[in-house]
Amino acid sequence: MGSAVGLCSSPRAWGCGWNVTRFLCFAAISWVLVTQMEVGAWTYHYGDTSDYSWELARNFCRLFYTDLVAIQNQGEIAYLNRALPHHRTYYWIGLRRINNVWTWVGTNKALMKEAENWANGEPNNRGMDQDCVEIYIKREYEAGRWNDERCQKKKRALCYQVSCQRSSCSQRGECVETIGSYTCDCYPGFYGPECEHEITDLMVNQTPTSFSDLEGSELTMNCTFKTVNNHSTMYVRWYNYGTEGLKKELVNDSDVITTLHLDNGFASLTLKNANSSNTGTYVCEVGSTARNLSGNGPGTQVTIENFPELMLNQTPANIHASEGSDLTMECRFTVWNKHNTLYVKWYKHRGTGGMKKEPMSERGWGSAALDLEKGFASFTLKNVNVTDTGTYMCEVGSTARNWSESGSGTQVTITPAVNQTI
Ligand SMILES: [Ca+2]
Repeated sequence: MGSAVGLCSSPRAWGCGWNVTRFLCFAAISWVLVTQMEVGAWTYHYGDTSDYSWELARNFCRLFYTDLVAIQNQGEIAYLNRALPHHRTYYWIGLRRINNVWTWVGTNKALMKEAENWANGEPNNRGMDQDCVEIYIKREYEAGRWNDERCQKKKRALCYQVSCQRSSCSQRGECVETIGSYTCDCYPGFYGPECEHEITDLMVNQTPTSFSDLEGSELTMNCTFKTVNNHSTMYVRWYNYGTEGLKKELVNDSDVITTLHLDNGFASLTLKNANSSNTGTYVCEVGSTARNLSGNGPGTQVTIENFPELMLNQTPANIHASEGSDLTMECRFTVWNKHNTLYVKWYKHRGTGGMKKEPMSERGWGSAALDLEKGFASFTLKNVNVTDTGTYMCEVGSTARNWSESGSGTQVTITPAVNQTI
């Protein structure tokens, strides 16, 4: 039975620079202890009791560690040469000629040019059966270099042990090997270097809390939330709890646009061309399909009002008056809580043919009273003369969109004053 002896037993116990050189640190633990090692880095091990053929050396490594070493760069070679003791027959590494390609058997990857470290004249395939590779640790010359050798020769097994252990990442994430260490790709809902923390609250926030506007308007609401590693299994759904409280999921269409940035924990919903049927409470739901974890935003209360059908009543229909008198006409219209978007204009339609429309505001005479809140407007002509004869109309419109209604008109007829005709 082989055992592995190295320079220090466990990186932590022996304090050989765990943080700085952990992947270069030799595990000098016997195979029994190795099986109990819970947290590891990429470590090297070798059998110190027997020399093996390449196949047996590989078996040894696979039995007690991960595999024969796969060397990834020159730095590793330099370290191995520095740290391993000299051994007369040198060490097998995990490189083998497979279908005439030098292949790292542990990773099943072809040898890359940058990691090559052949000794001079090697690989020479002497005898046409040199399919395995040894490393000249601490050789007097060409130390650390490689030589292809007959696989039946007996040498020390140089093994490596990967970092990921069964307990790595708290079993709450994917353990990903890196050189000398590993990282944890935590499952949704977990975070931290070892996925040791659990997200129990996605802390979903939503803005604005309310929105009120007229039909045709556009509004955007945003949700922010705590995002998790491996967020590909996260989702954000938007619901509208309408005025009846019925939950309806919103999906993208011509008037609903959603955006989602899981990286930043951000989602938005835009309603375009809204109408009164969009009124309701909008809630974003953030969750993870891989885990029973979800949270709701506090909601956005949306109120969309249709334009009212304006009932317009103009009085009186006719006014007969003498020159010099004052006269007043009135318009009453639907009271509307969005009255600040309304306007009222008065016009005079004159003549018989084209009914020329003349804005009274440009005349600079007469006066108008306006109470949009009560749905009332009046217009007073003072000290009239015969030229004031004509049809007067009020027009009520909304600045919120291109729309207006006109009253039925007041026909004003001015007769010359009696005292002037006598
Ligand atoms: Ca050779």
